Amino acid sequence: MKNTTIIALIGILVIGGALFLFTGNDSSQTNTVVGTGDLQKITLSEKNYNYYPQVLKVKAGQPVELTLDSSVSGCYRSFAIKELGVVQYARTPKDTIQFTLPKPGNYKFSCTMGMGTGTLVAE
Ligand SMILES: [Cu+2]
Repeated sequence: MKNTTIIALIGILVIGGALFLFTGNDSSQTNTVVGTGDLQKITLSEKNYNYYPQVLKVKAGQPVELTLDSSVSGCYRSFAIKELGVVQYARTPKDTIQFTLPKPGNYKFSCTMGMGTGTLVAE
């Protein structure tokens, strides 16, 4: 009796863990904002020849600090938000790109050549 209870508990833990990982992956479709105070820190990667995630949710009127991790290569390291006149080359993952989205809405971002694209959604 005790053994079956333990096995059942382990089963529940394994299934729970799998579900947790699965939903964790789901939520990574959009960005994770890590920040203290008003600064919104976002890390962008490259996947399948495009930026990942492709939708970045941030707050309007508050500064964003973007970094491109080591998966981002070539011209993808040259980041642009044309609407705001933001064009910046982040040579290494330590280089930061800072901007503020002035008001709620959608802002397109891309590499300066327009190959990799995505959307910043300001709320
Ligand atoms: Cu490009």
